[in-house]
Amino acid sequence: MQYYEVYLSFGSNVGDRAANIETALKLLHDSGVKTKKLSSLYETEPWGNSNQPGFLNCAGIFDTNYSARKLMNEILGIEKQMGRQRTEKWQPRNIDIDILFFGNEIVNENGLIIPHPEMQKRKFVLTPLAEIAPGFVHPVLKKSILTLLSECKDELKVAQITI
Ligand code: PH2
Ligand code: MG
Ligand code: MG
Repeated sequence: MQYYEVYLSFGSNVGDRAANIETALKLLHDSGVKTKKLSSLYETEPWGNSNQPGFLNCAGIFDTNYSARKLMNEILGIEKQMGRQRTEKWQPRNIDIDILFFGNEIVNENGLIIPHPEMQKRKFVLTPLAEIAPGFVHPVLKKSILTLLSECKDELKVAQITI
């Protein structure tokens, strides 16, 4: 069976944020997506729409035998099962799971763009990712995560949570 290495980003800014991310990880595991590596949790200032509560974010590396489209559908199902309300763009959310990379595949389909087109602009994505995959090379931009992080102009606060 063909396995793909996928890189996911998790975010929550409503309710018990850490518990929401834990639940999402458990539901992914239950659907057969295997966790290989997880970053720490990070307390992050809201990017884009700043008029909303702060986020917890993290990133992970997983193995899956789903296709990119099937994984996207699983993720949408998990977000729905967790009661995510989709209203307008960039509203507070109890859980958001984004596909950052799907191996080295480049996907440009309706509702599914991989690598995530905004990731290089967001420290809340790059900082957790740099903790677990500093040398991974972005298949479109051809730069490592560490390089993307060092070139990123986002100045919003991203603080590793230590326990
Ligand atoms: N997600 C967004 C928009 N802004 N800001 C932070 N800090 N963390 C997020 O996960 C986040 C955001 C859209 O998905
Ligand atoms: Mg998102
Ligand atoms: Mg999303």
